[in-house]
Amino acid sequence: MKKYGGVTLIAIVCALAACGGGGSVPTSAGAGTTTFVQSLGPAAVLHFTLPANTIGEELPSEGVHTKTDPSWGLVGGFTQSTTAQVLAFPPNTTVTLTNLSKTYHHTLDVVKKVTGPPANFPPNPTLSTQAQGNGILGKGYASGSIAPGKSISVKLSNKGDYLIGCAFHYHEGMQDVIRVIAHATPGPTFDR
Ligand SMILES: [Cu+2]
Repeated sequence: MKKYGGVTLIAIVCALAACGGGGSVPTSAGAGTTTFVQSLGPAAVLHFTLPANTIGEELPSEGVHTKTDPSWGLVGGFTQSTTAQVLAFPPNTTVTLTNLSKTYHHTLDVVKKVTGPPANFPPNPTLSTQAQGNGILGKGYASGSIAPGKSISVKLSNKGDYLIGCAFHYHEGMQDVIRVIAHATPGPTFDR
């Protein structure tokens, strides 16, 4: 009697769950496990996870990629989660800006303040490689050169929408948008 306890339990569970038959239980459990393992594949490719209130930057080709935002259009090189996206933080957030690269120096420069989407990035803006703006994001702000793996802090004191770019790699796709707006949400990622 005891040795059939497990079988009886499966039968009861099946009855409650309206299973198609006792034989299907192990089969579907196996298939589920396989699917789960496979689903880890894309996640294993990611090489970083970012803490809250952090912007990571690197060349799109270094792994952060580009993204066509449904509102703003093509952005790249900057993320606050996993891959390139439009950035968004509430005003007065202090953000850590981290160079995710193992090789290249990067900057975050404000290209211009805008009134809304789409992002019409100017073809050849003048972007400073020297720090400007006293660590406060706004018109004319420039982070200065950030070495690979290093971070700086920037305060988002001035609300608005800003086009941003890297002074060294603007033409390699490091063009993005940061929204310093209450309740704004970062853009989507992942469907590259
Ligand atoms: Cu760069």
